[in-house]
Amino acid sequence: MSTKSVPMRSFWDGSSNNFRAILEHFENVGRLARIKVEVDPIFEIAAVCRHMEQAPDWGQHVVLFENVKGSEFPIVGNLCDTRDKLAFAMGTSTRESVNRILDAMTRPIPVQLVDEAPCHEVVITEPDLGVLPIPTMSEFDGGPYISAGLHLTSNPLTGVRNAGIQRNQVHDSDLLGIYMAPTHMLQHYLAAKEAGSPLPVAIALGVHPSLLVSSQLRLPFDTDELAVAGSLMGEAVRMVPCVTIDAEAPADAEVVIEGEVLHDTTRLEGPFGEFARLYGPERELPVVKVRAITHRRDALYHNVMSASSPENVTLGAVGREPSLLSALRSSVPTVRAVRITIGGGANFHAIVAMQKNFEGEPQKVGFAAFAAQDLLKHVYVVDEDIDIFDDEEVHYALATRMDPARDMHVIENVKGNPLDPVSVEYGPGRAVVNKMIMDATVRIGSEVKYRRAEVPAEVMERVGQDFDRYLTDE
Ligand SMILES: Cc1cc2nc3c(=O)[nH]c(=O)nc-3n(C[C@H](O)[C@H](O)[C@H](O)COP(=O)(O)O)c2cc1C
Ligand SMILES: [Mn+2]
Repeated sequence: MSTKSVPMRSFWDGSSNNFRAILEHFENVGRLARIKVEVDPIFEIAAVCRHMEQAPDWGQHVVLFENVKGSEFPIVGNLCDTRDKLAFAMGTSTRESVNRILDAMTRPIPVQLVDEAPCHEVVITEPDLGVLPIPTMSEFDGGPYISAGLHLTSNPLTGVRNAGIQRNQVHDSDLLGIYMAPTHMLQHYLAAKEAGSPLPVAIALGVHPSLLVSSQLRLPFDTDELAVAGSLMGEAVRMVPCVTIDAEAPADAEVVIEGEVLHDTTRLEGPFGEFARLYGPERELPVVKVRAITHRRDALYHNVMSASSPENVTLGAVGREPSLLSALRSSVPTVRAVRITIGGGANFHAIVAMQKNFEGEPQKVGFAAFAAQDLLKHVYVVDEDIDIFDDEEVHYALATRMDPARDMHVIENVKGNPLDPVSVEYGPGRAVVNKMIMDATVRIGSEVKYRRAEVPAEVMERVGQDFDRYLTDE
């Protein structure tokens, strides 16, 4: 039994646009589960998160582990594992979030620099990662991993900020591993390395989900994702200079790890359960030398489940759909909606709804999708009457409107990515993969045959308006 009770806000916190304010929102609507028994960060946290996620009554709850074995820090889990939770945190609905994000992308709000910050309430300049309750999640993971770390770096050549999420294996009390896919952060690292310098990085944990979603957007290089986050929150993201490195951190973060990605050292990293629910292999990868750990008083530690859980990919799906939608629309303006599926690891599958005016447009949509997002492999195109967020509707379209010989288009040997397990590798980091467009739209000219059989709309409406009449006994 624990007597600890975790306060949601520190007394001098003026903002509602931070991590704990979001938890308070969830608690206010009965969607925060406080776990009071002691829980072990080695596998047990992950198991509880997975059970909560799948339990009918708990799937829409955020989980607060108040009593974590071996650490003073409570852990927050299952905050980012459903579209609905992310939408709730961003003050929108699941259906509207893509438009909200697109809107925010068109009117970014630059960050605001401040010199006092909640994340500096406690400053530790002789850092020991052992104070943090860093979970181990998948059975064969190389060890504990920080999974929700928002990495803030600046382009060494232009000074423009970048935000992305990278996992960090704990190698030592002041040393983290890092895996940078071909992201913008990798470009910063390579530029620093070229200049013979380490890359300063602020790793922020426990930030408003708008920052995490924004970090997943596909924005052009040298565009500050945090300006979109500010627009999503309706208030500039507050940034504070770091204590030990030349970088800035989100002032309202729960925890900030200040460090440098070393330009001259690597270490064996992995295995780690990744987005395809498979293990990434052990490899020699760069390391982050930790210079300081700063945190709020009563700080909360944020964990994002890896691999097995949808949480690992839900942020990516929500963050990639807006730019995919605008890329598709610039090629075919009558594209109505896009869904990047969780089952497809938020990378491999996209479902697109469109109004088709010309035969062959669905193929154009497929090509545009492949061009826009590297890992996309299967693109399903349906008519706009299909609700693409309803799997049964999508199956209905595939079942009734698609002829495999006529409507399935395979494009062979496209540049692929070894992260796709069916890709064919021909060198380190180099692979080709076959891709497919499925056109499940009705043929032009077959509209009468495809008229959907429904109860007359006006009768449905009349009955619905006074429906209680049918449920009374008289
Ligand atoms: C939970 C989570 C973990 C991630 N881990 C990594 C990672 O370890 N390495 C990586 O390169 N990308 C990772 N990503 C994807 C990047 O954060 C994403 O591609 C981001 O948009 C990159 O931004 P950038 O190109 O602006 O640097 C992760 C995403 C999520 C949601
Ligand atoms: Mn970027």
